[in-house]
Amino acid sequence: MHIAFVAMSGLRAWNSEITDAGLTMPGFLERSEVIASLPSLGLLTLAGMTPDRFDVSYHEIEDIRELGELPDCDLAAISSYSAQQKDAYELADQYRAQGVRTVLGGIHVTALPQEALEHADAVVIGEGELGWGDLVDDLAAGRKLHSIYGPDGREFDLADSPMPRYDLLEVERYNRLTVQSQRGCPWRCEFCASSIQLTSKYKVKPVERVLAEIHEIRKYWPYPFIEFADDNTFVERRHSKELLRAMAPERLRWFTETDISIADDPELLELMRESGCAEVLIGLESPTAEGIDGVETRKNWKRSRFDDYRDAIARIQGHGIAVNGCFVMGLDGDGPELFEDIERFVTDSGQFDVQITVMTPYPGTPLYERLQQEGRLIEEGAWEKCTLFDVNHVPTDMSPETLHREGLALGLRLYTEDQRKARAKRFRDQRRAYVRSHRTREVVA
Ligand code: B12
Repeated sequence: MHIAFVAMSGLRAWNSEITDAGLTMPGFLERSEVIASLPSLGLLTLAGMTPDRFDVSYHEIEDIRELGELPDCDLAAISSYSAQQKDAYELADQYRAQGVRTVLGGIHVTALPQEALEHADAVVIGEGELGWGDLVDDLAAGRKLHSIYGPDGREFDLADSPMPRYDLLEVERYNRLTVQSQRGCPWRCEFCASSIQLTSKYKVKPVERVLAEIHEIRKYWPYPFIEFADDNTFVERRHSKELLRAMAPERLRWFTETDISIADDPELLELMRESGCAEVLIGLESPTAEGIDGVETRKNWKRSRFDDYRDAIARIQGHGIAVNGCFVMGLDGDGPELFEDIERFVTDSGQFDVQITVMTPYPGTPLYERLQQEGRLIEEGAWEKCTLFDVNHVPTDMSPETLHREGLALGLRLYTEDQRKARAKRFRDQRRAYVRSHRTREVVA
């Protein structure tokens, strides 16, 4: 039996004004080109735990409208995020019309399994390793598939992670490959549609497993650039430092997503630098204390850190690690002054790069539920607008049109070649200032 793992892939914006404008933003395009080619680690992981008796193949579909023949198989395991979920459904429908069984899984499907079941023979909810394992057992035994496979009270231990099938990739198509070192996040922001939708626990993968995955990648790409597919690396400091020490001899360059607390730990920053960290992406969320207040559903931790944001960025960048600080536009309380506030913050903080996204109500998030109750969703079920660039909610202190128009205009100002160069210079200056001040301190001591 042949299983095709099919990932909906590529980057998306629903409103063509955004796509057209994006093409004129050099800094934005550069990052887009880097990330747009990342593979589906979820599917490679599931392929890795599929018994040898099944033939497996891996495929990516960027645009369903340009799809010629469907990848040949007896069962299609399809993965997508919300923005392309409807395309994934169309793909599943096409397979089923040809008599091929389909399985759907992922974050969106976990939030809306009944919706997905209209297009699939079976859906897998939660962390795929649990449900897929059961489904494959049923396939192997020739049993009829259940409609829904899920954790059923079990918790997946990342120590049991299967080795992702990087060998299924045409490695030359990618400029980075992903490895996952942790799942979950303690901060639980109201809008978060990432791995906290799959697991309520923060958990880390044992260091030796992460290293084994890096070594597997190196079989196909001797000196790879690794992008950790993590939501918040370094929450568990002991694990983090052990991991970084183990990575140091590997001569890697790597990128990850984390939170601002790394700035408090000089030893951690030093280990990050020594192990090849090029850049970290940090959700700063808002350039103002009022904006950030209450973005989390638990502790308001990010608000408590806000006053230190600029210094913290300088400390991280002082270690030669670039910060890509991310802002969410259209949070409750954000008015038309937001756009200039972001611009000012980016200049003042000296952050190397910036990501601006629109607050997006994803299914399964507390945000979606709240906006639905408040009657502030513009179009319910418009998953194609879940791109992080399109506006699909009514902000409290400006119109949706202002959010769309001014957000786009801000992008055009931030991502020019000149701005990108100016940010790179501020980053180099912060690094130099840090090195100089530390040399002085050593001499004085
Ligand atoms: C790498 C990445 C990409 C890559 C690769 C995407 C891909 N095809 O996998 C690229 C660059 C192409 C990409 C594109 C986009 N991305 Co992206 N991306 C990520 C990133 C950084 C890591 C994802 C990852 O590898 N996770 C690790 C794997 C192991 O987890 P997983 O995919 O969830 O898979 C597990 C389960 O969900 C399940 N599973 C998943 N699929 C299936 C399928 C089957 C059949 C089964 C059984 C199980 C199963 O099993 C897996 C193992 O447990 C995350 C942020 C993050 N830090 O996680 C954002 C993230 C996933 N992206 C996001 C977004 C918004 C986008 C874009 C819309 C951006 C845009 N405007 O174009 C597009 C959408 C693409 C699409 N198909 O819809 C959001 C998704 C939110 C949502 N719920 O929809 C995230 C969470 C970022 C965020 N913080 O909001 N992305």
